[in-house]
Amino acid sequence: MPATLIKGSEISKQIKEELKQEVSLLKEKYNLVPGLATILVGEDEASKVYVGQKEKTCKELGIYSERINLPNSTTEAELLLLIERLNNESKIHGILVQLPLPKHINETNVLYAIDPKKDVDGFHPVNVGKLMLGEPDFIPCTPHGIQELLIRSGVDTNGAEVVVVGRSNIVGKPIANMLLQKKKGANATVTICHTGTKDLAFHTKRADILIVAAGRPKTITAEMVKEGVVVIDVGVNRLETGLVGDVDFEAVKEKAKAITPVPGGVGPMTIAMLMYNTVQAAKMQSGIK
Ligand code: L34
Repeated sequence: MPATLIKGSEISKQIKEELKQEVSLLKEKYNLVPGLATILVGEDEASKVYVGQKEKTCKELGIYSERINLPNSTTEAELLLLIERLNNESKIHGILVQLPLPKHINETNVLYAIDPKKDVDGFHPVNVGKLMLGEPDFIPCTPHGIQELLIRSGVDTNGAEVVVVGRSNIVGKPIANMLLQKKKGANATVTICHTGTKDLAFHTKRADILIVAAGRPKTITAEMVKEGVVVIDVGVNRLETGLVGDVDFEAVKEKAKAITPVPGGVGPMTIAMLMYNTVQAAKMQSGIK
C-alpha cells in the first residue's frame, strides 16, 4: 500500500501558530520581544533562500529579526567582531550564522565564538555536550524538526530500529543521539551508517524508521527498505529537474508506511524549530520559565 505523506509543511504551520501565540503572550505579560540575528556571508543561492525564509517567518510570528549580509571577502576577524557585538546586544536573543561559510573562514572558530545562551542552532560545543547528556538547552533545528515530525505524526520510536544514514554534525550525529535517549519521542535502537559502511542495504533493510541525510539523490532505493518502513528524507538536492531528496521517493513510497516529501517535509520544520529555539533563548535570557 502506498505510504501516507508526513507533511512538514502542515505540521510546521501548527508549530508556528503555537509560537505566534506564545510570542504575543510574552509581549503582553513581560514586554518581551524575542530577537534573532541571521548572518549570511557570500552569495550562495540556496543559503539566500533559507535565510530569506527564516527572516520572513520571524516577521510572521512577531519575532524581531536583523539580517546581516556580508560580502564573500569578509575576513574571519571581521565576522568574529560582529558576533561579539551581537553577543552583547540585549534585543538579540539568538544568533545564526548560515552554513556553509566561505573557505577562508574557519567554521569552528566562528561557531565557538557565539555565546552558548544565544546559540539557537545548538552548534556550540557546550550545547552539543548538553544534548549528548540528555539535558539540552537548544536542540539543533533539523534534528529537532525530525523528532517533532515523528511525535506529531504518531510514529512510535520506543524500541524501534532506527537507521540514520549520514554522520554530519548538523543532522546525523545529533538525531542519532537524541533518539537513543531514554525519553518520550526517543528510546530507539539506533544504527548510524556513513560512507565507511560496508553494506548499507544490510542495515537499511532492517530499519523500522529510516532517516536519510546523505546529501546524494537516490542514496536509498526501493530494494534497500522493508515493507512498512517510516522514511524521513533530509536531503535537499537541486537538480535541473527540480528539488529532490536523498530517497528515490516514487519507488520507496510504494513500500513505506509513511514518508516525508521533498520539498515540504523536513525543510519547513527546520525553520519552525529555529523560531522555537529563538523564543526559548529569549525566555532563558529573561528568566522566564
Ligand atoms: N547555521 N546553517 C545553519 N543552520 C541551519 O539550520 C542550516 N540549514 C542547513 C544549511 N545551513 C544551515 C538550514 O537551515 C539546511 N537548512 C535548510 C533550511 C530550510 C530548508 C532547507 C534546508 C527549506 O525550507 N526547504 C524547503 C525548500 C526550499 C527551497 O525551495 O529550496 C523544503 O520544503 O524542503
